[in-house]
Amino acid sequence: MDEIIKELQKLREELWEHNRRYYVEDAPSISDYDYDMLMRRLKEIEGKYPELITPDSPTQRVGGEVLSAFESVTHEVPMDSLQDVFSKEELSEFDSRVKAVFPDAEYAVELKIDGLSVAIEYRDGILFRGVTRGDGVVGEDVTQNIKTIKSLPLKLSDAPSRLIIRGEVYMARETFLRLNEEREAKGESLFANPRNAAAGSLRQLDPKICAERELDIIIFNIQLSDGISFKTHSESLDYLGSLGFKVSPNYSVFSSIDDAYAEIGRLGNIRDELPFNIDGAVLKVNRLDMRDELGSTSKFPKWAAAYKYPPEEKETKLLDIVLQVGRTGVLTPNAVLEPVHISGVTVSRATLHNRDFIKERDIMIGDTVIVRKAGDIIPEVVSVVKEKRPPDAVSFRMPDTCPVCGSAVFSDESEAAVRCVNAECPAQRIRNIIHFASRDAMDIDGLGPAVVEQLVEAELIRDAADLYSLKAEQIAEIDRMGEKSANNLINAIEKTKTNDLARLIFALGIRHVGQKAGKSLAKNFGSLDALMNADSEKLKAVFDVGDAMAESIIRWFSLPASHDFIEKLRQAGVNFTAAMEKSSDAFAGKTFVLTGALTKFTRSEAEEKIEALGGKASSSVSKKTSFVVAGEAAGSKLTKANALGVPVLTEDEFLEILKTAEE
Ligand code: 3BA
Repeated sequence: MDEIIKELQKLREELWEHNRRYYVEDAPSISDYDYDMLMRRLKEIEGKYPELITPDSPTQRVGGEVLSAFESVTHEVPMDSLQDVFSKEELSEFDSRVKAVFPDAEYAVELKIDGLSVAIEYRDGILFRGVTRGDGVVGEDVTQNIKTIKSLPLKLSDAPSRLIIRGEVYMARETFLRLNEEREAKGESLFANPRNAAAGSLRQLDPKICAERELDIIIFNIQLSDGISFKTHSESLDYLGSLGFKVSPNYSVFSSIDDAYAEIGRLGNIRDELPFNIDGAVLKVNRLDMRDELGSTSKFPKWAAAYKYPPEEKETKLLDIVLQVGRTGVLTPNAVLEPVHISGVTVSRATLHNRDFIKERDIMIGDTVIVRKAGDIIPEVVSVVKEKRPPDAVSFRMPDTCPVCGSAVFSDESEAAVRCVNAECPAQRIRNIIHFASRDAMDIDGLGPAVVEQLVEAELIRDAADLYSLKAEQIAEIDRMGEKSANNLINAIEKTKTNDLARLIFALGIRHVGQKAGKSLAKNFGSLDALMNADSEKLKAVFDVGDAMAESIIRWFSLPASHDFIEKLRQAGVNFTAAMEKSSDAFAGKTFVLTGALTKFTRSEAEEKIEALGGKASSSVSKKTSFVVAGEAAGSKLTKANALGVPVLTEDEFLEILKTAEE
């Protein structure tokens, strides 16, 4: 037995070390094959002697059961947030405030990774717990998911008895692109950016799913360390590095703000070359005793600032202007660009909004243009570099016919939009079906744009009502869809037959009728037939329904195609009535304001729950607000609630009272 224990220990130590070399140093010293062999031997022994498995064993990265919810954890050391600065001037002001107290302060400058902050605690060198930032005071226990991050040591040698560190969990851009490709192929919804993908992964209740997402983490702070202290931030980062953590790369220390500013600029210039997205640079007073002296405001430490880079702009060539036909038939001109790298993505398309935009900015095909991309927004053409206009540049003219179906297009005098009004236009049909299936509408899981396009192109469906007569065998025939996904899709479609009327009304895709209008119309009319028969006056009597919406509703219901569509839905057995009965009156007279990012449900789900219990969901905070529910990164509404003395609930507290109310 002693032999076995010795071998186990040796295997684990070798695997920890090779793991560190591979994932932290990015410099492996054995082949994948040899690594696998070591791992296999370890698994073999642990299989035979399960009593010898320890939580820090390299085999224990993905383990444990699927959770039903995350536990709340109060941070022992609060997770501070950062003040933002947006210009050289604001940075100088920050510097003046620091230098007024410490004329000889030095700054550490590091990348601000665009991910999620977490705190990780080690007890006696063993990874004990990982907790999300939450509101900075209370976060969620995501230990199972944190342990799947390969660059994070499960065990530290020579560590203090207690160590809490803070780092940024992120998804590398390459991983993000691959994940989205896979999701697209499966007809799943896409993540908007690596940050959202990382957030979604960290929130998985099943650690196996999180493990597949290949998250990574960079450590940037020591929150607590027993029996060991440091003089400077850079010293503490170096110490973390020596323990085997991946620490803030490219950090450097400066005494003058001008040098620090130059470094911030340099980091901004290399952002494309980094494997992850950054949203700025962080400036921190390096000496820890100075930090203590400077202290914090009620919101952030006075010794640190985040410099946010302005949206990146690049020059490129406008090769062509193509038209895209939207769900409402609007023809949107899109720029086809010579591909450029902006904010870490390759941009080859940008929106030109409408023909007035093109005219006002005098944009011609062949021009050199300035393209901008900020965060999640669609890239846009900002302006033309007139000096670089070639003699053969061509002006753009809106066509008189729809580029997809060829029928005549119309433009309202008052609008910049040009529209194809042919309801049979395939472009519109596809977009309508995509909208019908989308999350806030009927919410058909697994029916994304790619699958809809294939179904329409294969002539399996013409409109969304046809979805309900699809057979699994038919779906299975289309590209990339296996039998299992086909069956899943059929089940997902079937499930939507019992959706509430509010979803159906929104899903119809009537112009001007959004999600909110869908809800008020459902509530006021109670059935689709009642809505269909309502006249303008009755419609306008509904709160929030104006002239344009009423007219649009009447026009839509008067179209013969709409009638056919509705009858097909009725035949299929889709629910046409509103669930009027409230599950209880527990929230009667109570007004809730939801703010910040909720993690357990979408905002509309939360609102549905409040309304089902007789409460009201509002968007602005006043003295009359009963509760503010503050999710992650809640901002001004939370501040206002605190100022007015309105009770604030965390998401978990809100869940608690929901549970009580539903009982
Ligand atoms: N350093 C993020 N906070 C950071 C320890 C302090 C800090 C960060 C940092 C407070 C990064 C605050 C999170 C937050 C508004 C949430 C970093 C990074 N240091 N390198 C000084 O790489 N992302 N984040 N701020 N809401």
